[in-house]
Amino acid sequence: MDSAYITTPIYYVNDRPHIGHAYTTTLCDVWARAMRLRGADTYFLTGTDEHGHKVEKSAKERGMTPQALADENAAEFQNMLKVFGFSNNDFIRTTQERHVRQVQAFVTRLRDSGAIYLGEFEGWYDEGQEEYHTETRAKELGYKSPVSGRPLVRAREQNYYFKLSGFQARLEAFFAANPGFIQPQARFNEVMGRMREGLQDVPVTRTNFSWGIPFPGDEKHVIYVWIDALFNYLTALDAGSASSSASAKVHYWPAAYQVIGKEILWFHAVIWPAMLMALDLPAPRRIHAHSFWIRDGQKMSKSLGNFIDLAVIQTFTDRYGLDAWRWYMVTQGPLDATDADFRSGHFHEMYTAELVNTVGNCASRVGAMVGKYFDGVMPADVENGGAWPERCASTVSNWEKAIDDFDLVAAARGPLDLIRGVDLFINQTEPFKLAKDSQQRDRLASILAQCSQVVRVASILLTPILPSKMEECLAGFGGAISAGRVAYGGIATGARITKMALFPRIEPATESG
Ligand code: ME8
Repeated sequence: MDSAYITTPIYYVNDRPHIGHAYTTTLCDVWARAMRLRGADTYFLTGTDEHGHKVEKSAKERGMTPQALADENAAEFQNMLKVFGFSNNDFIRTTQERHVRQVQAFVTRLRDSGAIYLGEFEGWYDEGQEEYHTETRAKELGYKSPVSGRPLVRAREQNYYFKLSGFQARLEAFFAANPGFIQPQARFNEVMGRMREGLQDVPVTRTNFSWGIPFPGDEKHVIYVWIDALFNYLTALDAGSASSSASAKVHYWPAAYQVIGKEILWFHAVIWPAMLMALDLPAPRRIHAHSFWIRDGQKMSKSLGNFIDLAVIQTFTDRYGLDAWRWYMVTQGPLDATDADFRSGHFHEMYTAELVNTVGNCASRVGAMVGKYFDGVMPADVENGGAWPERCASTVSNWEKAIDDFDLVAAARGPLDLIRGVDLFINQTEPFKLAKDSQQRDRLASILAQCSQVVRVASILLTPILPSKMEECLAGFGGAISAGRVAYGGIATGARITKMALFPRIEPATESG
């Protein structure tokens, strides 16, 4: 299996963490855990984006240095990682020396190769996003920022530019050869549409502020925050160090998945691969651009003050547990091309239907029957699993494919369906009736052994999403797991099976929603 490198965007430190950041990081965490479970050499990176005009401005407003603001908010993000128990291997901050040094080395290489030149530029500038738009695009946007809604301003600068226009043909060939590069498909089509408008060179430096990495050789310029930021995916691997071949991490590139929100797709799907081409480095294998969480039908924004921030999230994790929160994020989130509405009533319904009544209930029911009829000892299965080994094998392959495709919803549905299958099997075979007939002892033993084995398989497949609850469940169904292909039959005859209450039934919250 190839090594498996996955990245989140690096988050701006001028904002505090909220559901959006937690969401993307959760998706990557689930994927990384799944790949580790499969035995892949996995590396999961996240971090903070600390330079740029916005940070400089916010810091000034608060009467502090940009570095102090960055330190304060990077700590907030690191705290978020801790609270959520994310399994990231590294946390990169763009103000770290390792990053600054390598970005300067990469930019020097680009300049030496002719991909970066000094030129003059005029265009429509989105001050909030620090992004230029073409005339066509600006018109489409109604000359307003698609993010903040504020008017775009006409701006003109002498700057260093990246020759994006020179990569049009190579990018087109790359997209044609890699139609799965951008997920979901709707986003791929969007990028192809914009590609047809023709590529324009992009400024890679700024002179109107100073909070950034100095442009090597012309230090009145600082490197544009987006160019600086994109390189984090490489600098974290030490891929831009003089002795990069000696780095223990450089083999992780190209990333298997770079997961982002849809608003930053152009940078990741077009500018980033072009920069990599200019550096003779491979493009990431896939970019997955998910949609947005909205709240009760409305966009979340600072002005509406309706952000689901960590304090709000904590009211859910306190009440339902962290795994239930992860479950909701993954199964009901905006993984694909449509936005997802966060409603606490819906959260409650899904928790009750899927975790309490399905996963938890099934594990408890099976454990209880093994307890009652076999003193909590895994009975022998004279039927060799019946139809279950095959059914489990197909669920496992589908799950692996779902992970490969970043279809985390399917990766949750498969094992959930397996659990539903166990419930149905119990309802059909009625072990509680068989238990009354001593002639049926072998049949009863086989049924309950099969149910236990299937609960184990499903629980293993659910560990990436529900790590602590499934660890608890597995402790009662055959013990801890080791990495490798998941297979039916992990519980030895004679092993202890325990009944457990995994997901407590909870009264719906009294607040509206
Ligand atoms: O854009 N729903 O950082 P950022 C789902 N520093 N996800 C959301 C979301 C929402 N409502 N809001 C934000 C930046 N996100 C740059 C990135 S990368 C080289 C530089 C998530 O702090 C989503 O992943 O604004 C989005 O892309 C990211 O947070 C933006 O975080």
